[in-house]
Amino acid sequence: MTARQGFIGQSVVRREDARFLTGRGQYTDDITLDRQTYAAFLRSPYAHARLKRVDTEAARRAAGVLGVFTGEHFKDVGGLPCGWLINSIDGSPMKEPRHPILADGKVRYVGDRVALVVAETLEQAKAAAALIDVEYEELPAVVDVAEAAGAPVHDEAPDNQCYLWQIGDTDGTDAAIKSAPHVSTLTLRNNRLIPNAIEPRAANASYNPADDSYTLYVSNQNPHVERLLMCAFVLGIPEHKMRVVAPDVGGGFGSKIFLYGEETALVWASKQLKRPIKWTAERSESFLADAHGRDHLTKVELACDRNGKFLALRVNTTANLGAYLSTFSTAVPTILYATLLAGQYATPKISATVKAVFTNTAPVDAYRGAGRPEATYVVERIVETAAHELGIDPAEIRRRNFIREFPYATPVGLTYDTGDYDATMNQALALADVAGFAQRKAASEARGFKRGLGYAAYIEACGIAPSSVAGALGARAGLFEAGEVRVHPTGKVTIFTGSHSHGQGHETTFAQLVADKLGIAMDDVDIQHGDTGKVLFGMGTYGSRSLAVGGTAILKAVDKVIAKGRKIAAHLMEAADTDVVFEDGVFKVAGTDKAVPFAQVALTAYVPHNFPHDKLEPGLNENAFYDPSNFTFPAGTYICEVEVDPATGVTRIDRFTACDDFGNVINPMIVEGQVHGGLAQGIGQALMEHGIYEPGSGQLLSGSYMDYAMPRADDLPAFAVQTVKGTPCTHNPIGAKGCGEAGAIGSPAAVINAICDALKVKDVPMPATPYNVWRAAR
Ligand code: MCN
Repeated sequence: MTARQGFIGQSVVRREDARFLTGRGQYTDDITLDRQTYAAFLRSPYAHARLKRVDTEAARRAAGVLGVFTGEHFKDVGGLPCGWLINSIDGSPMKEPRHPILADGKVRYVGDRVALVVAETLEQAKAAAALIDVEYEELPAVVDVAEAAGAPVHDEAPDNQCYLWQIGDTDGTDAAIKSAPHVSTLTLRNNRLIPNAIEPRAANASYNPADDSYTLYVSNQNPHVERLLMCAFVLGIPEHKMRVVAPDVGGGFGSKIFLYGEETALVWASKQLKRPIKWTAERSESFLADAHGRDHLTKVELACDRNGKFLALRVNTTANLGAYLSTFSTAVPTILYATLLAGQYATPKISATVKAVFTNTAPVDAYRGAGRPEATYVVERIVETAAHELGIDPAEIRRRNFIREFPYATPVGLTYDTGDYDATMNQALALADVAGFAQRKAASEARGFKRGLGYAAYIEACGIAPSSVAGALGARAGLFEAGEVRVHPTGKVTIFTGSHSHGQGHETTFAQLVADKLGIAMDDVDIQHGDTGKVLFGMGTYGSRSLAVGGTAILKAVDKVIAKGRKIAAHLMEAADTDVVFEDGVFKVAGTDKAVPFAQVALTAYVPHNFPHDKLEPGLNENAFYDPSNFTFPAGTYICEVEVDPATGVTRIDRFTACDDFGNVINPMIVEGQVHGGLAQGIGQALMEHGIYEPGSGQLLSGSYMDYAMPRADDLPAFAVQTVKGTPCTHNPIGAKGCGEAGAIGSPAAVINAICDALKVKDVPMPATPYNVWRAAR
C-alpha cells in the first residue's frame, strides 16, 4: 500500500504474521536470562484441607536447589487484590477473604499453590518439589454452585456468600409478572469453561541489586495494571523500580488480565536469590490454576402479553466465584452481566438478583465475553422459549420488541447510543436462507434426522469503560487508555499504546488508523506495546476496548501532532496558523497552492532554528489519555441450523450465520477473523466444553485434553459472517464498536435454541453433548 490511499476499511494483511509464521515470535518462555534459574510449584491434591505440616527439609537439600518457599515466607506480604468492590443489597461490602500468594494454613482448591521451589534446572525444581512432605487434614469440600451453602471455604463467609446484589425495579417487575397473561420460565446452567490459550501462562522475574529494581517478563494482557497491583497492593515495591514486559502473547481471552500468585511469588523470590527465575505453566497446571469462566445457575422468567410484547423480565442468578476473589471476578456476574439483561428489547421492567458464592474450585473470572455471554444466554433462551409457547415466529417476536429509538436508557443502568437491530436481523435471515429451511428440514427428516433453527440477537457493552460509570459501580481503578505519538525527524512515526495485542492484530489496525490520519505510508508507522519501560501508561486489553478506547487515545495524540505541525507549517509558508489545513499528508494554506508535506514539517520540528522556537518547543512528540463517555454497543443476529441424530444425540452444525454491527470497521478481514474465533469458542461452550469438579472430592475431572473437549475444525461448519453497514458509535471519533468478543457472546444461545427447535423440547442442558441431547430427545 502506498501513501494517500485511505487505509480505513481495507483488509490489510496482518503485518505481525510475518514473524509468527516464520517462528520469530518472542514469547516469555523464549526469553532466557544470564544465570537463569527455574521454578516449580507444589500444588494441593486436595480441594480443601488444613496444612498441618509442610516439611521442606529434603527439598532444600536436593541437587541444584536454590530456594524453597512456603506460605510462611509470605505472611507479611499483602494478598492478591480484587479490583472491583460490590456491595450487597443491605449495603454491606462483599466478603473479601485474603487471597494468599502461597497457601497460608489451608488449601482451598485442587491446584492451590503450597510451595515454590527454585533450582538450577527445571527438572531439579520439579524433583525437589516432589520431596516436600506435606501433612494435610482433609476438610469437606463444596464445588457445585447450587450446593455452595455447605462447608465454609473461608471463616469470613460462614455461608459461603460473597455478596447478594440486585439491580432494576424489583417491586415493579414482581407486580408486572404477577398480572401478566403469559409467563415463560427456565432454569439454566451456564457451564464452567476453562480458558485454553495456546501459550500457557509464563513469567521470568529478575532483580537487579545495582539499583534495587526488578524486571518481569510475563504472558499478560495489561502489564501496567499487573505492575500497579503487584507493587502497590502486594509487594510494596516502588512502581518506578519495576518494569513489566508482556512480549508476544499467544492468546489470553481474559485469563491473562489478572494478577496471579505465581508471577508475584517469582518477583519476590528473585530478590531473595538474586537470580532470574522462570516458570512456564504445564498444560495440566493451566487447567487447574488459570482462572476459569462462567459457572452460573439462573432462574429466568419473562412476562408477555398475548401478542408477545415483553412486559417484564426477572432473573435470579447464583454465580460461582471459586475459592478466592480473582482480580475482576466480582464485576463479572454483576456489572458485566446483569446490566446486559435488556438485550435488544424495550422490556419495561427488569430486575436481577445475583448471589455470588465461594466454592473449593479454581477462581472464576472474566473469560471472552465475561458476563455478556451469560446474559445473552439467559435473554435469548427465554425469548425463544416464549416465542414457541406463544406460537409466534422467533424472529417476529424479537422484531415486536426491538428497541428502535436511540439513545435508549435500559431499566438496568446502560444507555445504548445507537443501533439498528432490524438491519442485522434482516441480513441474517437472508444470508441463512431461512426461507429454504422447511425444505432442508423435510430432507433431513426423510433421512431420520431432526433439523432445527435457532436465533440469538445479542447486544454487548464493550469499550470498557467510562471511568466515572465504572467508579460509581465499584471499580477501584479508572479504565481510560493512553497513547503516545513519536514523530521522528524523517517523518517516520512510532506509536506507543497502552493496549496489548495478543492475537487481535493491533500492529496492523492501529498502523492503518495512524497512516490514514497522517496521510503517510503504513510502513512509516511502527506500533509498540506491552512494556512499562516504553509505554507511558496503559489499562490493557479486555472488554473489546482496544480500538474504541486505545485507538481513540492514539488519535487524540495524533491530533496534537497535527495541531503543532500546523504552526510549524504556517511559519514555513509565511501564513497564519488559522489558514493552514492538513489534508492527505500535506499542510496547505487554504485557497492557495502553498503546501509542505508532513515529513518536511517533522524535520523542521527537530531543526529549531528554522522556526520561531521562542514560541514553540522543538520536537514532535505528543501523548494523550482518553476516557470514553460511554460503552460501545455492538449488536447482531446469529442463526444456527443444526441436524441432530436422535438415535445417538450427535449434533452437527450445518450452517452458522453471524451478522454484526460493529459501527465503522478498520480492517474487515481482521474483524471477520475475530468473529470466527469467538464463534469457535461459543460453539465449543454450547456443544462440548465443560469444566467439571467431582462432588465430594473436589477433583477436577476435566483436567486435560482427554476430558475437556476443545472444539476442532471438523466440529465447525464454514461460517457465514457479515458485518452490516453499521450504525457508527456516536462518542468515539472512529465510530467503531468492539468486535473481539461478539462471536462468543451470541453463539451459545443460537446453538441451544436450534437443538431445542430440532427436538421440540423446552431445554437441553449446556453443553449439549450427545448424552445430554439423547436424554432430552427422550
Ligand atoms: N477492529 C476493527 N474495526 C472495528 C472493531 C475492531 O477493525 N469496528 C479491529 C481492531 O482494530 C483490532 C481487532 O479488530 O485489531 C479487535 O478489536 P477490539 O474489538 O477493539 O478488541 P480488542 O483488541 O480490545 O481485543 C480484546 C478482545 C477480547 S476482550 C478477547 S477475550 C479476545 C479477543 O479480543 N481475546 C483474544 N480476541 C482474541 N483474539 C486472539 N487471537 N486471542 C485472544 O486472546
